Formats: sequence, structure tokens, C-alpha cells
Amino acid sequence: DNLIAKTKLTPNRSALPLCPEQPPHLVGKMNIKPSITLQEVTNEESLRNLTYGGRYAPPDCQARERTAIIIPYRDRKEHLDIIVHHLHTVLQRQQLEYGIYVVEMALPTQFNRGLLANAGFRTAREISSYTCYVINDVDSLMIDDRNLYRCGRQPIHFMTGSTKYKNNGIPYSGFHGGVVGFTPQQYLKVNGFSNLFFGWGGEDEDLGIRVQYSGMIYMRPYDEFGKYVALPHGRDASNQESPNSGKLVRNVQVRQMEDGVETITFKRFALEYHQLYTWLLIGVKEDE
Ligand code: UDH
Repeated sequence: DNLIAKTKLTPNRSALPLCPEQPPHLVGKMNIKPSITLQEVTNEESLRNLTYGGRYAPPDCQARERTAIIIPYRDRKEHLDIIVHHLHTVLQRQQLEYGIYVVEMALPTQFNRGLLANAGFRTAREISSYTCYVINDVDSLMIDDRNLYRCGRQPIHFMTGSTKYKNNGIPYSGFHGGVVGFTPQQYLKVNGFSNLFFGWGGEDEDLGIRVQYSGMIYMRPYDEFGKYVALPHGRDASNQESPNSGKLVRNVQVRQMEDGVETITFKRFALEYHQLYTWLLIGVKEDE
């Protein structure tokens, strides 16, 4: 009897019909402002179907994508709570199977967004067989749920604009910051992010060049779909503008295969399955 009860709880997913190409319950543009509060994004309904570690699968159909959301993170708890609630609501409407991974950099090291993304990729891949990895800044909330967090034949830059930039656009035409998505094959092909960008700036440019050198191009969603709200913040003390990033992005080609997700040396101080997300605490290996 016990066994039967268990079987009922975990339906055989492969027996479910494939979810529709167009998720039927999308709402389009949402009313989100940079001043949005946790209360406004909290949606109890979306939390009910989560399994430990902030994971979800649609109950009545087989998702078209299994997406790992990777959030490079340190010391922005207020923003983290807001984005995680927002994502659970939106990604469930998108009928994705997904997990949220919050990858935190241990002090005292300067923040390193690329290294955290790589550590998140490696860990999420050990946990489940995701078909898409989306690296999403903690301050950037999607405004339109038609911006589906699915991957494609080419890597995707999901952001066509953000309230943090002039005219809700992007700061320059080759900009690839904020939110990007890669299949595991694409991510491995570019060898992920560089691990060398400590402090703010450059790692997203470096990744853009890797994409290019690997014979791929970034795709973007429709302009209207790819808009984001940025939760306001200043510059963090442990994420000062990197003095070396300009020099580094000039020699991507010589580093690409030696410096990336395959060669990353990090220390995983913690891996915890919280209710709303899987939390990793990452440090840099000192003896390398
Ligand atoms: N991040 C953290 N904690 C940090 C630093 C960075 O969580 O201490 C993560 C977070 O996901 C963030 C991302 O890294 O969204 C990118 O860093 P950022 O948001 O600091 O970069 P941004 O370009 O801001 O948004 C740079 C500081 C500009 C201050 C200008 C004030 N008007």
C-alpha cells in the first residue's frame, strides 16, 4: 500500500503528454516596478508544488525544457527573496521543469560572477539532467512572461532592455549582460565563463567573444518580450570595478580552452536544499 501511495505521488513523467508549444496561461507584460516589494511578488500557490531545493515540474504535462536558473549572489538578501518568488510564479506559468540555484561567493574574495556561474553549472549538472542553463542576475526581474526561459540552437541573451539603462534599452549594441541561456553542449563548447574576472565588469564581454570564437551567435527574444526591471542598488564594496578586465578581454583566444568551466578550481563550502532554492557557497581554491 505504501508503494502504491508513493507511485501516486510521483507520476511517471514520460507517460504524460508533452506540454503545449505555447504555454496557455501566460499573462504577457506584468506590472512590476523597481520599487516592488516581497509581499507583492509572493504567490503561495506557486510554492505549493515545489520539491526541496526550489525544484518544480508541471503536474499534468511533460515540460519542453528542463532549465537550471543560476543566480550569482552575495549579500543582496532582499533582492534574492523577491526574484526567487517572482521566478517561481513566472516559470510555472511557462510550464518549465526547473530548479533555482543560488551560488554565493564566500568572503573575503572579490566577487567573481563568471566563476560562480561555472560552479553553478557544474553542480546543477551533478544534481539533474538539465537541458538549459540560464544565468540570471539577482537584481533583474523579467517583465514579460512571454520571455520563455528555454534554450535554442544558439545561445540566448534574454535581455533586450532594463530599467537600469537609458530608455529601458541596453547600454551598447554588443551588450550581453544580465541574463543569458545555454544548452549544456553550448556552454561546454565555449568553455563557460572565464574564472579570472574578480570584481565588476568584463566577464560578460569575454563570454560574448567566446560565443563568437566558437562559431555561434547570441539570439535575443522580441524586443518587447525581453524587458527587465532592475532592483536598485549601489556598487558593492567587494565588487569593485576590475582594473584588469580590459586587458583580459583582449586575449580571450589564448585563454578560452584553459580558463573556463572545464578547468575551474573552486571550493564548495556548502550545498543546501532550501525550500525555495538550492544554495551553494563557493570559495576560490587557494593552492591552485
Ligand atoms: N552580485 C551580488 N552581490 C554582489 C555583487 C554582485 O549578488 O556583491 C551579483 C548579482 O547577481 C548582480 C550581478 O552580480 O546582479 C551583477 O553585479 P551588479 O548588479 O553589481 O552589476 P551592475 O552592472 O551594477 O548592475 C554595477 C554597480 C553600479 C552602481 C551604480 C549606482 N547607480
